Amino acid sequence: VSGRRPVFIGLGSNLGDRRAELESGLADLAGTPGVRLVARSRLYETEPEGGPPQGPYLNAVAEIETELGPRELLACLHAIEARHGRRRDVRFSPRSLDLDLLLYGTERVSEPGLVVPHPRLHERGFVLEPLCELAPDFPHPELGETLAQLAARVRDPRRVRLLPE
Ligand code: PH2
Ligand code: MG
Ligand code: MG
Repeated sequence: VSGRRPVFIGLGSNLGDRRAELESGLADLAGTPGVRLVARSRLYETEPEGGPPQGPYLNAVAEIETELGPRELLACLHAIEARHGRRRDVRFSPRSLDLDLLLYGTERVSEPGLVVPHPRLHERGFVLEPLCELAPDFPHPELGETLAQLAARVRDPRRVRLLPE
């Protein structure tokens, strides 16, 4: 896999065996042709943001290198979600496995169904804390601030906690 730009994928689960969903989601990502898993964060237990009342999430972030363009990569993420029994009918409802394209290097994409950087990235501790483990100094392509600066602004240890090993 060529290409040096860091691409970051957010993983979330709040249905079923959450840890197993995330671990096998990571394995599926690593096994996707044209994708190389570079690094992964630890797991975080996080309070649900938005949507109907629902159970807590486990969240993590993966860094990959890929030959796939953003659109092709998104299709692969959806295919992995589908294999994990993900339903896409109700927005923000509980999900066995959610894979979000957070950052595609410094690229900016805005198309129906695909906005990168992820439009809510900068306000979500459950994304920023794991992202910060991997790339604290990476500047947000639109806001200019680093991921560490953005994370510091929303940090709340009651809502985002490192999961004990
Ligand atoms: N994902 C959502 C909505 N709310 N809350 C947490 N804590 N973690 C998530 O991954 C999450 C969420 C929509 O994808
Ligand atoms: Mg999501
Ligand atoms: Mg999603």
